[in-house]
Amino acid sequence: MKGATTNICYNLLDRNVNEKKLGDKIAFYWEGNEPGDSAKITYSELLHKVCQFANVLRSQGVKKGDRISIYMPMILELVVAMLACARIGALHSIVFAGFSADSLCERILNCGCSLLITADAFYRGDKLINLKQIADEALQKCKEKGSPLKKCIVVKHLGREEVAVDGTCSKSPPLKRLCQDIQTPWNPAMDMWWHELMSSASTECEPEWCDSEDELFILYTSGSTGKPKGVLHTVGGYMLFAATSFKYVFDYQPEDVYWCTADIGWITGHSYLTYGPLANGATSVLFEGVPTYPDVGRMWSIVDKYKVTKFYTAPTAIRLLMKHGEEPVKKHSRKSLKVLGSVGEPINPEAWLWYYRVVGEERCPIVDTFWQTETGGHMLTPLPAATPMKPGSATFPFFGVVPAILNESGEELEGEAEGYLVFKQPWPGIMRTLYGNHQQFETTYFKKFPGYYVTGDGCRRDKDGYYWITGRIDDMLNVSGHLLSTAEVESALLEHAAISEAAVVSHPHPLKGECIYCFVTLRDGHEFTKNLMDELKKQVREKIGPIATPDYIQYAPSLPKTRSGKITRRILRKIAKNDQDLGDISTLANPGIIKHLFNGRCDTKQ
Ligand code: 7RM
Repeated sequence: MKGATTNICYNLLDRNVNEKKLGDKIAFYWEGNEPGDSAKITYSELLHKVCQFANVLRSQGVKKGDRISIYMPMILELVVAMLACARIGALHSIVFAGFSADSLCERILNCGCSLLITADAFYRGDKLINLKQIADEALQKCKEKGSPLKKCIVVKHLGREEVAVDGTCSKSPPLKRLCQDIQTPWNPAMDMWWHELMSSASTECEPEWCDSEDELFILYTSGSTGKPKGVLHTVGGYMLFAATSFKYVFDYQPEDVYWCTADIGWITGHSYLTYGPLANGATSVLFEGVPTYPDVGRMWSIVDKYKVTKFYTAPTAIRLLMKHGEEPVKKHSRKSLKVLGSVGEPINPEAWLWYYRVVGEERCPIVDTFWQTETGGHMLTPLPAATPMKPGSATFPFFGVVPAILNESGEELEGEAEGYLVFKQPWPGIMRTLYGNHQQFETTYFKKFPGYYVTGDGCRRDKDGYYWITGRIDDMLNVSGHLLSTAEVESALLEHAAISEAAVVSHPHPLKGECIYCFVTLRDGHEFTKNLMDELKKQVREKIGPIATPDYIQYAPSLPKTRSGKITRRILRKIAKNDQDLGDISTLANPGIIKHLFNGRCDTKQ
């Protein structure tokens, strides 16, 4: 209805509490990194906390349309912070807590955030991450670049009073990674403790009534030019699409306990850990830790602890656990499981079958869901127990989604075919723009094939009409389900004084799906040493984050190029794989370099 108003936070919380009478239902079971550290929150408790924090934000001067940066571990306060933004019509821009200070700074600057919400520190497995320290580094850089960000709200998480007063634990038995006397760097001019602000805030807060096309959030995703793109989603369409796809793709039932292992810092955590499940009044697990800590049975012990019925994870996690065999899985019952989901990258049939046979005991349908940050929700996916499955295929389009496969000249291919995956019609959850750069939005997604949305993925349709994603066809890498561009890794390498040129290609990896293989040429006077290699890896890690750490760095006397000077990554990919079948190399300006590069390949793990 034209002129009607809504609020997504109201629909997720107030409506479920007041109209659906779900106030006492658990919204989230929180499971900490350390076994034994856990909490839960009901719908009405969540509503109260969100209202309190929405009031805090308003009292700090945050208004509708302002951008708020959130850089937090997987804790309940993260959900509270994002929904509080949505309640007052401010846009959240969540930055994955595994990203570096440089990455955080770049994202804060790009959308002009006025306030940052972060936490003191947290553990991922046995690794301590001093988040506030990294945030401070980012804020210092932002300040130097003229950012208007003046305020930072900090959750006391690792240093929580109830578990770590003066280094002793009030929990018994003491939880070994919690009783830490961590020093949180503090800047009194801008830092405020979350709990201090919350203590005096009212639990009632009138939502900001929004138009369905009002902005909801920005989430950055890697772009092939190397600069992250601020994907913008709006209230109405995104809400509808996340809610509906969650309901049908996981066959949601009110008694379900649902667990999506993705981090909220990625789109999967936005749509299928927060917005979709809460819109349906679901009970979910929010897990802070990693699948391998304290041991590789952790996932299944959590499944049993909360009697998880619907489980959603990434192929990289499945391959990782598969490596450790069936025994750690079989030690746990898993009999509560009903539907298993996969997302983030193509799932190889071997991993699919292991997931199906070992984890699900051939009783649970697998939903292999293909979608993107840009699409807001599922695009190609089976419906559990309704769609006959084929291991490795995302099967068919979701309701309202109209895919097509195009050839290089933009012609639609019928029947069995392989080519560019595009969508022919908009759907409710489609991104509305790239924040601050509508022109880039048009050129990236709609220019190559006018009239279609271009995914950037290759796809095959088989004789039965099933869709099979074949992977990215642009200069993107998919490392453990996380998209990175070759350009951003290259520019991080090029910032090192020893490097004159760098070319990065994706390379098959048994666990991560793809990994990062780099070719570098050196400036005069520099030598390619183990030390240099370590420095380069460290540099990329610091510039982008640990997920971007190169697996291989090969010295190249020069790089193969076309006559117009373009680096031919297609050939470098083959060299990395030792695939001698290079096809046509007659367009190269310097074909002689190829045999040197084959001879200098990195065969073993560096
Ligand atoms: C949800 C998410 C998007 C890219 C996408 C694909 C790849 C995601 C699948 C998949 C094959 C899948 N958003 N991808 N899911 N490939 N099968 N089920 O991952 O923006 O971070 O990444 O991920 O290449 O274009 S994302």
